[in-house]
Amino acid sequence: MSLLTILEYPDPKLRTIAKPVTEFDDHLQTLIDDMFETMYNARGIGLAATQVDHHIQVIVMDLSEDKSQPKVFINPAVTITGDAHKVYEEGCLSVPGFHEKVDRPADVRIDAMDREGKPFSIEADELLAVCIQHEMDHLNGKLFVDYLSALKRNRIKDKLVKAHRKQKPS
Ligand code: QAP
Ligand code: CO
Repeated sequence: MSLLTILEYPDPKLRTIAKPVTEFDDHLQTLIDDMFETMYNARGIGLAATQVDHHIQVIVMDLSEDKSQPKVFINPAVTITGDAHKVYEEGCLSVPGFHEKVDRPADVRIDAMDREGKPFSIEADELLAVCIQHEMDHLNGKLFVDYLSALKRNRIKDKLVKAHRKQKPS
């Protein structure tokens, strides 16, 4: 297993639209294992393949406290199943150090495949509903900062650009 590099906002590669997975081969299994290792190492609860510069529809997630509930979503589709909205304070491994409130539909159904390619469908609310919508956005080139005001978004961008310059002075 190996740690993958997480792309950070405002890297334009984060705007890439992911393609559906067609082959459930060893290469895919290795990517999924490496994504879990990368997510756990960074203390995250969700990671989309887009964030590690692989532009296919793969999401890994673990909402447990003790890494006991790894979940994989391949080629996911999300359907809003109610009118309720919920505001949740979101963060993102691609926007490290920043957390902001985002308003999203509270109840969704997820239709996806597991790592073997077997289809499944689940009803989601609470954190699972928030997290799957956040991660689906990544596969569509969208970030949670896109829901903020331009002022807030640009402040975050400027701070991250400055932090990146300090990491790699050129
Ligand atoms: C997406 O985000 C999410 O800034 C997953 O310094 C987050 O795993 C969905 C993280 C909240 C719903 C609610 C962020 C770790 C992890 C940071 C993450 C940080 C260290 C974010
Ligand atoms: Co994210």
